[in-house]
Amino acid sequence: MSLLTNLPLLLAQQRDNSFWMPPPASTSAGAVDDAFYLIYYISLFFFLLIVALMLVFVVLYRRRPGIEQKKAPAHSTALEVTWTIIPLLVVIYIFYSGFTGYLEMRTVPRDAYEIQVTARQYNWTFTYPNGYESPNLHMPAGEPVMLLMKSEDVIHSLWVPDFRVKMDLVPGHYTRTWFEAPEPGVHDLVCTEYCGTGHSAMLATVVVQPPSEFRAWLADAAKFAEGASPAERGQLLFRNQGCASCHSVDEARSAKVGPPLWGVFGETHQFTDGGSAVVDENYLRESILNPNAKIREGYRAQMNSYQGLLDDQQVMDLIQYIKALRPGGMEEAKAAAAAEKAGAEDEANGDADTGDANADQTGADGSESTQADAEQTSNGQTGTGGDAGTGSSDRPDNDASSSGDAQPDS
Ligand code: HEC
Ligand SMILES: [Cu+2]
Repeated sequence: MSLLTNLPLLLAQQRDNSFWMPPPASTSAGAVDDAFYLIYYISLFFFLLIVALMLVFVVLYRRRPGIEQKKAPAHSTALEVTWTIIPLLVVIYIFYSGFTGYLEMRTVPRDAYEIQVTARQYNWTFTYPNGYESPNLHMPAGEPVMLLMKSEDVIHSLWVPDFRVKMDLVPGHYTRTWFEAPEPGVHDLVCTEYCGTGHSAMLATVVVQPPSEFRAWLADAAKFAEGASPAERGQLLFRNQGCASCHSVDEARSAKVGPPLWGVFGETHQFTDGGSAVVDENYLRESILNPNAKIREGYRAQMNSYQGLLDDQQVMDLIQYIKALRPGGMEEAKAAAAAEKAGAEDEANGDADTGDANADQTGADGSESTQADAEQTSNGQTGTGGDAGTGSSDRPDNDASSSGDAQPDS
């Protein structure tokens, strides 16, 4: 496709301000766009003026026989004052417009809703005030949200193009940024600081929800983690800790930076030093806490140790999840947890909630809640990677799996 055939399309985009940048979706985006377009149009004006005058002069004052060359004037105070004062006023205005917008972006409103962000090679974790963690950023519409951010390894940078927000995450140091999205919607969040081989897969989705829907999602998501089986908790951890950006868990064993983990339990693996081992709980534990002790043949030592980042229970949950990566494995884990939950609830308050638990048990509750659906569709994903093995989906699963999917498999 050539520029010419695309021109009408490009012009149409320019009309709604989405030619140079995506449509603005935060309260501070306007100031950024204003400063950008101010500079853009000033540059365009002078570019056209200079090129036009140049062409005119080239023709008008070209060398011709019989016309004597006149000396150029050496000095003109009026001219020099003009071409100093006018540009000075222009750049002062550019500074003013950029600086006021910048001040607003750097001044976090007092009542901002605080969400913690952790970046690591190659994924994001968003931690909400109630302790729930998710790989995608959910936030209420029409409320200022502050991100308190840290990195676990190298410098990353959080960028939400639609919000015109960009801020580095630096190891050993907290940074913060804030924004407010007036309307519900879905936006891309990317890492914009080259941080390693998986950098381009370091993606997340910003889901802006009506405030009541957001709070319901958060309460539900946090509840899910309580009643889950170890394998289910492991599944959440697997996404939230970024394992999914390097390891596939689908039955097709698709290739990523690290080895696929579907069906590995019980296999015998060869290592680069010539040794081999059967994949059992101890091998998995070592692989997570001391990954460089044994390097799988055909792979490189690209995994960082999770020593100190995961507690014992979390390592165990991850091991249980990897063990469950076999046909029917996750269904069994879910059924066990659901039965447990139903039993506990029966004891506590009759059978008020068993319907819910049964729905879990059947493993056919792909549409257990409308928000889960909304999220799945809003991400444009159908939980293939993460959920292929589970055959069932809950709200936090969807969140987790869609982030896993958001990262290209190849
Ligand atoms: C930056 C990419 C990356 C991340 C993130 C990552 N891994 Fe790995 N992992 C690898 C690579 C590469 C290997 C193969 C080299 C080796 O054996 O150390 C590997 C090996 C493994 C193995 C051994 C696999 C086998 O086939 O023998 C297990 C198990 C494992 N990782 C689990 C995890 C878990 C669980 C997490 C999250 C807590 C995780 N990994 C995070 C890249 C990664
Ligand atoms: Cu990064």
